[in-house]
Amino acid sequence: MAEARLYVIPGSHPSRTAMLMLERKGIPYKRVDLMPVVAKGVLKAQRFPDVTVPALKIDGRRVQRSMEIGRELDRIQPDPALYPADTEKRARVEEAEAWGDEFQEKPRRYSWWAFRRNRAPMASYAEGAKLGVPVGLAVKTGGPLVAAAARLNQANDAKVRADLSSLRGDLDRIDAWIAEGVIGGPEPNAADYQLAPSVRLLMSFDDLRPFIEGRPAGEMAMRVDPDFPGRTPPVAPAEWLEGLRR
Ligand SMILES: N[C@@H](CCC(=O)N[C@@H](CS)C(=O)NCC(=O)O)C(=O)O
Repeated sequence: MAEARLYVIPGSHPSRTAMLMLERKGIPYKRVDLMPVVAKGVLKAQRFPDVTVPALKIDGRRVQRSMEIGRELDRIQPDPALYPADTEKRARVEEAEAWGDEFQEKPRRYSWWAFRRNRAPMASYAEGAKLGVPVGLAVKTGGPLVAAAARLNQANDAKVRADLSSLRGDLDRIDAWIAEGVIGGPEPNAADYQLAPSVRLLMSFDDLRPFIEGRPAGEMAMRVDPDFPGRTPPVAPAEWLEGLRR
């Protein structure tokens, strides 16, 4: 098999999902780091059909979206399996995975909303990334890019407030899947790999970590994705976090 090539954006949670799944399979790959927004042009030039990361070139194929990548990896190399063989168990994992694919929007919106207010912490998410320009310079000159990303992702006050007010329920749902054994087992499955990076991205915000780290969801995320980079000091108004308090 030719070397796989994975296009990512540093700190992108679904990119992380793809990295974790490739690592679980033991498939060697070259990681190509892209800047947000600018990534679209690169992916088009590489003849990917869509403009999002993760984007994987493997075995002469181009695969995008973390859920498709999980399935393609199981097809190419069935062991260790990312999806259970048992039909009913697989359906539960796929349900949690698909929910997680949508849940991605909340950490994504929160990130762009927070980085619009304070860009400096972005550098911590790009630790070890090779962006082609010094990370400090990219962050310093990145104002227009962050504004564009915030706009594209509708990272506005109203959406973020609504996301925060429903976040406790989201975490309850993840905890319930752990209690039922759908995720959180000794061998992570595709849903673990889908959900853990989203939870880790949320935990990288000092505003949110205290509400997550003591919960089963937080413990699962730390175990499945221990090295998720980045940390952002508090940025949200205290009253926005009220709904997260028990
Ligand atoms: N649900 C998709 C989402 C992919 C996605 O939206 N990725 C973001 C990064 S987290 C992206 O590529 N954004 C375009 C950009 O920032 O240029 C997946 O799991 O692959």
